[in-house]
Formats: sequence, C-alpha cells, structure tokens
Amino acid sequence: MTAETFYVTTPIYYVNDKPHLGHVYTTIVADVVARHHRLKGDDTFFLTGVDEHAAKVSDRAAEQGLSAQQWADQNAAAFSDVFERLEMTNDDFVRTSSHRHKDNVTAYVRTLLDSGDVYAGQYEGWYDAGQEEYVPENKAAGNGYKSEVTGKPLVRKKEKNYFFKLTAYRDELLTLLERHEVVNGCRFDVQPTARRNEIINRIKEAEDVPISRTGAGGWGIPVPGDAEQTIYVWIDALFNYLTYVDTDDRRKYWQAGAVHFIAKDILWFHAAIWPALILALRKCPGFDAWHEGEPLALPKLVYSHSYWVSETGEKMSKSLGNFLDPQAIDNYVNVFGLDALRYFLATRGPLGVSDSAFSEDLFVDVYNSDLANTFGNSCSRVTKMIGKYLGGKIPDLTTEDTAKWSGFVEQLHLRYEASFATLELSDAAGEGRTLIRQVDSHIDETAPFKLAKDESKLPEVATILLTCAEALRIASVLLWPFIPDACEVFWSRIGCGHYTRALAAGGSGDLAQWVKWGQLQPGTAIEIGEALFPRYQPK
Ligand code: ME8
Repeated sequence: MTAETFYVTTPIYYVNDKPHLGHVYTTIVADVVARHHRLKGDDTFFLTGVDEHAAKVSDRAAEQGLSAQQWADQNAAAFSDVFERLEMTNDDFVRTSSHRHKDNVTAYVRTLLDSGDVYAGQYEGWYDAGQEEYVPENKAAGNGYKSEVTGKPLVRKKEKNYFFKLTAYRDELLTLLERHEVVNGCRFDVQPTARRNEIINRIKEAEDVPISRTGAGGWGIPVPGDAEQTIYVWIDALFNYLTYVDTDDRRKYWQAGAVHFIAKDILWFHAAIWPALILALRKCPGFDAWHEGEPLALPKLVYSHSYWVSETGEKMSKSLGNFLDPQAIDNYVNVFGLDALRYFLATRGPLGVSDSAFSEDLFVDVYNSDLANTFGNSCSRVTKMIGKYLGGKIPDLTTEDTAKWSGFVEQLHLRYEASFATLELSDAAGEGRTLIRQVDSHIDETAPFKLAKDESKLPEVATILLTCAEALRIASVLLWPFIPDACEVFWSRIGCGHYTRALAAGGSGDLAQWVKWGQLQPGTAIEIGEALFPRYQPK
C-alpha cells in the first residue's frame, strides 16, 4: 500500500482560562489518529493550538490587570505545557497572535473583499457573548433568548459589519453534504451522520454572516482597509487550519484534505462557514492554482463529537467550573500513568452522538479490566514463562502450523483499519484486546506450565510461547496509538526497539509489515521487567 499524506487538527482553544479535560480529550483523539497514520507510514501533520483574539480573553486580562497579550501568553503556555506533558505529537502549535497567522488572515480577507464575497453592511440581532457567536432569531427564540451552551441571556446588537456572502455558497455546500462524494472536484463530509443531517437543515436557512466587529480595543486582526473594524474572532480562528500550512513545504497537507476534530458546540462554524469560506477562496486568483496547479482543496471531514459530562449529566466546561483542571489530570496520570488516561479517554469518550459521563469508578474499572488484566497481565505471563522454561530467549522456529494464527491476525488487522477509517476508536482498540484474549485462551487451553514439567514436551512449550509472544507483539503494534509508552517498553523487552526508533519524533512506521506473523528473532533475550499496568486496588 502506498503511503498517504494526512492532515488532522483539533479546535484551537480559547486562552481565557486554563486547559481542561474537554480540550485534552479532543487533542488526545487527534493524537491517536495521527499516531495511527504515522504507524502506517503516512506523511502526517497534526495541528493544535490556541485561539487568542476573543473578547473574553481581553476581558479576563483586564480583570487581572494584565494586557490581553500577557494573559494570552500565560494561558497559551499552560496549554502547550499540558500537551507536552501528555506527550502529544502535534507538529506545530497555533497561536493566532503570531505574525504568520495574522499576515495570512489579512491576505485571505483582502482577497475575499476584492472578489466581493466579503462586503460592508449592518448587523442587527442576537449575540451570545460567552460563545462569541451571533445567534439567528429562530434559534434565539427557541432557547428563550438564552445561550444554548452557557444559559446566559443573549445580547441585542446593532452595528456596522462586514458580511460574508454565505448564501452564494449555500447550494454548493448542500450538494456536497447531501452527496458526500466528489462533486466538481470537491468533497466534504460531516460525521456522525446525525450531525450532517442537522447541519444540512440549518444551511438551508442560512443567511450571510457578519465577520467583523467594532470596539475590540486593538485586540484582534483589523479588517484590511478599515481600522475601525476587527475581523470576527471566529473567522480569524477558522483560518488557522490554513495559515499554519500555507508554506511551500506544508501545502501538500492541506491539499490532502484536512480532518477536523471538534465538539458539537462549534459545528456550525466548521461545517457551514468554514467550507463556504474555502469555496469562496478557491475561485480567487492565487487560490485557483494554489498548489502544483490545483485549486485550494476543501477539508475532507469535520468530525463532531459529543461532550464529556459530569456524573450528574452537566457538560464539563470552564464556565460551569466542573471541569477536570490540569492538576486533576496530572493526578490521574501520576496514579495510573499517561497511557491509562489516553486509553480511557479515547475508548470511552463521546465520539459519536452520545455524551459520556466521566467518573473515577469507571476509569478504575476500565484500567483494571482492559489494561492491567489484559495487556499487562498477558505480557508478564508470557515473558515470565519464556524466562522460566526457555532460558529467557525467543525459541528457534518450531513445528507449528502458523496459518491459523496468521489468518486470524490478517482479518483482525482489516477490521482494525476499517474501525480507524470510520473513527471508531473504541472498536479499533477492541481488536487489540481480542488478540490478547486469544493469547490468554491459548495459554489456558494448552497449559504450557503443565507441559513444562515433562522435559520431552519442551519443544511444544516453545511453540506455544512463541505463538503467544508473536501475537502479543502484533497486539502491541495495534495498540501503540492508544498506549504508546507501554508498547514501547514491551518492544524493548522483546527485541523490537527498532519500532520505537522508527516512530520517534514524528517518524513513520510500517504497520503492514509489522503485523505480519513471524517477525520475532529467534535467540533474542527477553526482558521480564515490572508490570506494565499494575492492578489498581481502590482504597
Ligand atoms: O470553541 N467534552 O474554544 P474552546 C468534550 N476557540 N470536548 C470538549 C468539552 C467537553 N465537555 N469542552 C470543550 C472554541 N471541549 C474556539 C474554537 S476552532 C477554529 C475555534 C473541546 O476553548 C471540544 O473540542 O471553547 C470543543 O469543540 C472545544 O474544546 C472548545 O474549546
């Protein structure tokens, strides 16, 4: 299979406050997906970062007696620190106050002013200050003129604005979404399907959207040619996906079709306004032949997940104050390890249309059942028996007919790929667990610990343990995107440290080769080491 070029992003997070579990969640999901692509050998680019030019950032800064930039600097550092501690493999970190972002946004908006897709007008209507979002009359009325997200009253606004001609792209967008296949060289999709349907209905009623505001006090990017007006923070922010890859060596990532992970709160911007802005740009001079003679591509997919909610069912958020903050997240990492946090969030999180309740009890259950009792236990059982019965070395190839196991693994690998393709991360991880359970059953059925009492049966014991070690090696390759640290430790114990070296620092792997049966090297000394996931006893 030839390697693909792959581009994945998270929202850029507001720096009005510190990061919380919701931010960590989407970033971990994107990281798992990015790692999966690197594992396959794809040329992968993963982008995350922060959204600085919000009024709530300058308001919070003023409360603290700081300039907006100082407050943004502090919180941007908090986000990049958390992501670094969580070993996120993002290839860059967006800051919307950076020159490269601001200069590109200015150029894009100028292009749209020139083409007539951005024009001057007057806005009168409702505004959700917490979400920095204009709310259409019917939606505002439907929610009792309160914010759908924060529950705070909406504000009535009347101001001069620049508008984006969303209506000019409505039909094209609807066709793309309804057909979700290539139409006139473009393809764009929204998942899950329920979210796609929701957005199709809303686009049908879409009007032109205001894309500037006044009174930003110099915090933001001025509308080119009108210093009174600041580019609306949402337009500024959406462009990050393009500004950070608008360089000679990165345009290929954009052209490959971005995969944007977001939560359902910001679907409208990503699934309607963003692709429409790209449709508008791609017909303008410079963008009609943007990279290697091809026009600017559309994003491939907006994946809108649901929310982590508290045990009582409320959305976890900064404004509600019920989020897990960096300290609480660190506590989980200190007790259970980073892999456990990644694994829990990626496999039990709100991908799809249902919210997920976060609870410590569930975390402990998942940790013990999926990690301690499954991967951890199986690895230590097998390596210990190799130590005890086979002198601690991978045996020479034995008499076993491996067709059954290699066929089983091939099927499992296909299902794993299919799950990643539809972003069913829990199912993908489940394939790794299925293989481990197969190892456990094999040990229970063949009982190598009993056979080993009879010296003449040692070749049989060697066959069984080699089979188990091979299967665990493959399971660890499949699980690496979820629990990279444990897999890398295991690889070093079974003589596969070259996988770690290949994948280090954004490098690429060779999944197709690594999942082939029969890669362990006979004679390799096995290291037993400590439990990868010690069982947790709740106090
Ligand atoms: O909206 N459960 O930033 P933001 C799951 N700056 N995910 C959650 C969550 C929860 N309870 N709470 C937050 C913004 N998230 C804009 C985005 S993008 C061009 C601009 C995650 O700081 C989820 O990914 O409010 C959600 O979309 C994002 O944080 C919102 O982060």
